[in-house]
Amino acid sequence: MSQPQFTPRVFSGIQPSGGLTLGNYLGAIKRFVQMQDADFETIYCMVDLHAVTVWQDPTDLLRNTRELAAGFIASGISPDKSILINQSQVPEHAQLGWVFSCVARMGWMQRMTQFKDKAGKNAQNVSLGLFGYPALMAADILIYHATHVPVGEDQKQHLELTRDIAAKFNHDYGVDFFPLTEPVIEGAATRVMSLRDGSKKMSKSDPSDASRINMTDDADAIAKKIRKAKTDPDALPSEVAGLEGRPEARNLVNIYAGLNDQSVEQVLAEVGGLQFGAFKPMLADLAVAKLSPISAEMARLMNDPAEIDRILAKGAGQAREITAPILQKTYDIMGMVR
Ligand code: AQP
Repeated sequence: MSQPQFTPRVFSGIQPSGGLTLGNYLGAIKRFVQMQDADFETIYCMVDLHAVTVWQDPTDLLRNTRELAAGFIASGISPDKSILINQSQVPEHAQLGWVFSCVARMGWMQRMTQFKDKAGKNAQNVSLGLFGYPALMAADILIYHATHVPVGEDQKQHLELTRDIAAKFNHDYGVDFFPLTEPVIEGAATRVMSLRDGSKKMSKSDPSDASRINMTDDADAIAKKIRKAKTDPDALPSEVAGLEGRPEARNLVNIYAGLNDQSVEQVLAEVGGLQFGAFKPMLADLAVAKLSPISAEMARLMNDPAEIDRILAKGAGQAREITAPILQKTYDIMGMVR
């Protein structure tokens, strides 16, 4: 739906709950960079308040937040073109998050598959924050009146909930205040799967390091993980239909396409008929060529954590120029005395 009254504005975030993975890079960060260089205001966030829905060691959280910021910058996000922040330095996120906890319905939240996946059989023992996570995520987006959110496929349901929350707030108060934000889920690798199990998402908190490629892995580690990635005994097909029922083969082809900015069709036209013994070294070489410059730049940036902190503090100042008036207006609409 086009909403001409709202400035084209992009918001997205990543949790500093571990190191960045190839899934985060292909599913999210590559798109962040493209949108920064298109006709949008862009705000990108290390969502530390989301990370603590699961306990985080404080020393690790500090390091992971700075490393994530370094990963954004090394991948091409410029602090001069985009606002870069960590969520807890912009208090309006959490303040609007509370308002949206009062708008979202229990039934809506209970349908969220990410909560079910993350809580598993342990639902009574996980934090209340993990359950309420999507209401805070809606606030992260809507506190900027963001019109577009680039995300991986796994976040689609949370984006739908964000739209439901915006629509219910607008309806309940008889206003047209929050936009109905569009998800941007594009490219060949919107859902990168585990290298050990083609039915599971590649995730930074998977206990198996062999299941993922970390953005800080060196060339040897990347090559080894790809060599050991689970596959099947057949050759690669020449047509997309031939990937049906072959999740591991599909995943490696998707990764190749995502890294090389190609479609899956283009990749299969080139590699159809090859055995994995021949394709895996090609994929490893490509991954190393694309990721090594990023990891080298991340390491360089991590030598100066004070500079990263300065960038995030400056970003928080810029962000609050947008978020403070939107929160105040929200409170006005709701009838809060100020
Ligand atoms: N495997 C993936 N494929 C494509 N996109 C992915 N994203 C994450 N994993 C993949 C996208 O990265 C962005 C940030 O995700 P997040 O870190 O906020 O949370 P997440 O989706 O829960 O990622 P992880 O790696 O699985 O984190 P943990 O292990 O801490 O839960 C989102 O746009 C997401 O779609």
